[in-house]
Amino acid sequence: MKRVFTNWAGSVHIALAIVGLPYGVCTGGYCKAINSRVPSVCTSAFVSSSAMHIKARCSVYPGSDTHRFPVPDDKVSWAADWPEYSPVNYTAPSVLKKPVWADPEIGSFSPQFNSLDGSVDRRSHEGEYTVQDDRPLNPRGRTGLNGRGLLGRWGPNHAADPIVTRWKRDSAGQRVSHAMSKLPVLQFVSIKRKDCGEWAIPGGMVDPGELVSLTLQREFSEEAMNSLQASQQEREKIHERITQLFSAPGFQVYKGYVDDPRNTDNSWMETVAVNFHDEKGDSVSELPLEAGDDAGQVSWFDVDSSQPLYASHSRFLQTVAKERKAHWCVMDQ
Ligand code: RP5
Repeated sequence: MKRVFTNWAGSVHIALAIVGLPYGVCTGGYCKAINSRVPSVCTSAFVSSSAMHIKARCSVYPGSDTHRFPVPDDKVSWAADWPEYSPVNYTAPSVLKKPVWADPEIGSFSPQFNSLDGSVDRRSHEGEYTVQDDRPLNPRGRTGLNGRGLLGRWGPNHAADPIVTRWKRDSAGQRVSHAMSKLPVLQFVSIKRKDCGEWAIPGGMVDPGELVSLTLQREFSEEAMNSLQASQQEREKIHERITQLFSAPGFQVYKGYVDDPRNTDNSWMETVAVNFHDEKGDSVSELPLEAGDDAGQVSWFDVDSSQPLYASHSRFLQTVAKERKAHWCVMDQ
């Protein structure tokens, strides 16, 4: 996690329940998930990865006082005719300052959309996206805001999310099962994002030309192990353990669009989420967690539908729980 240093948490937020939808929508400075509203969102039914974006329509854009043009569900799709649509234009000052990780404004450069543009990958995991009036269009539809907001790239902004798990164990080392679902409980490494105060998977942006496998490992080391601040000796130890865990073929949990509150009509987050599981609890589980880089706190959390998480992260964990036949929801029996 890098690049966005604005604190969004100051803004007022109201979580609205949307019947039948898996995630919360928000009207404030940042988007809180409402999947703590058990049992309304406690469902064992798998949530489609192409679900309509909700957090990407949160009313106040993160880190700003800018209000999105409200987009009702039936007008999200670009295919829905809506001549009155008048999205607000907003690109954060931090992006307009032209940091290395951000594109210039359209008109002052010629991005090769839907291609590998030099070392910048402008291809989407979702397939080819439309480019209209020289601007890429969000493949999931309208967000009520155009420009780039807090995101650096026009089009897809690629991230990687390492989901590091272990089994929850009691003091005798036995696996703990959930009292209601009777299924074994998984735990995952979660960080508290400094920008919005929400708990999240310790993911981050893929640097231009970087292999996703490297991003997964690097972000985990920086955010959950504070490797950037560690001494040379500690860094080597962290590197050795993490390389060991991450060298096993992880389970690819998700690849595609992320319902991130920073998304706009022209810039959006995509990720590759991979699960690395410490089955015996003797690998990374033994290392002390230490929050680093843009993480305020770090902790092992139980994998459970009641834990609200940033962006689409709860959905990723639901997939992990299903794959590992672990507890997710009190209604799973
Ligand atoms: C989310 O933003 C991704 O799933 C990933 O966790 C994160 C990457 O952005 P930064 O943490 O680098 O801000 O959409």
